[in-house]
Amino acid sequence: MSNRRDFLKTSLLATSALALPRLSRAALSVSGSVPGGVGARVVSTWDFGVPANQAAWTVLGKGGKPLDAVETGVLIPEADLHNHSVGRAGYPDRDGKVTLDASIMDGDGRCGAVAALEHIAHPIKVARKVMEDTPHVLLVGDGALEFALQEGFTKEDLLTPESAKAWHEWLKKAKYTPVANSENIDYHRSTQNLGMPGGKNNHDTIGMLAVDANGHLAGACTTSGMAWKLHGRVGDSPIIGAGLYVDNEVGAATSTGVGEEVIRNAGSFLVVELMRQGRNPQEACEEAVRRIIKKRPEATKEMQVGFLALRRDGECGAFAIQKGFTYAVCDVHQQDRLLASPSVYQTTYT
Ligand code: SD4
Repeated sequence: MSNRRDFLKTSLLATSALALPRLSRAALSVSGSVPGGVGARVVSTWDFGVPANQAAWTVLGKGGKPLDAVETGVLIPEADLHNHSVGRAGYPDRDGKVTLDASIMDGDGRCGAVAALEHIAHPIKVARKVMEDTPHVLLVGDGALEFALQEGFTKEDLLTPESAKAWHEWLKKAKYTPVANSENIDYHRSTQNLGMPGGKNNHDTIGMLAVDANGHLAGACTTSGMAWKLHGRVGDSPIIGAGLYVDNEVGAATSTGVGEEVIRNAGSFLVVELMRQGRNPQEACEEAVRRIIKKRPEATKEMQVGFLALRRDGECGAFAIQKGFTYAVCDVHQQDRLLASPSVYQTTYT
């Protein structure tokens, strides 16, 4: 779906999603888990997971495949010009280049990913093509772009005027410091026209997991990675087992935050394996977070990493290093549920 008509369709969905009533952040309840047993369910990271879930639900709610649902869902933030961490309008690296990472995985073990992909607005679609049309799992950089062009995707300039302005602001100090919860801070700054971020808020990702009524799972993860990163830097999102892992026997997990810490600990794979050993989704996320902290206790004091997990019976759970991580849950009962994740530290919320 790389032509103009499809882009317009996705953009319209993104725009209508923004017309949703603004969610009252103060009213969010803190909950690390939601019981399953409700049939199909889709969950995703951050506030912008709500409209993304609703798009996924147009597929999953009708009995569609979880894989199609997660791909459809994450197209929304990829197309959203207010979202500076995913897809089109993602903030660039320190050289002003927008480089995107994405992965997609089915619970039967099929998966595909792209990393450091430039000029293509919907990396998740390219990741799915890698999965379906090649014998490989991961394509990177120029090779990924070449493949996308061969598959009929359109080459575009993804650096929007707003992103270029933010980059020039950042260049004044050129200091790289990941800021916890920038995903929500920056998203609301942009949707509410609160001006430029001045280079502080530098990461964003959507991780989405879906299960159907038969316990078949899929997941997708897509991001522009850490803004102002070194050119060529790849985070956890396109690394199967780090930013995303799905296994129909057990469940699925995805992550957000500082990808280096997640990669060091094979984070999403760890969460799924802990569920396999009997931890519930929240306990599994909590153990993964605590291992990350244990490895680098000082460095992680001001850093954000959040995990979201979905077991094959539909129970979901979340946990984060810092306060402020939110996740969205959508099923037949409610399509716009947003919850605040529990966390180790309580001080970073904005
Ligand atoms: C990365 N994990 O590239 C991504 C960034 C992110 O919320 O998740 N931000 O490291």
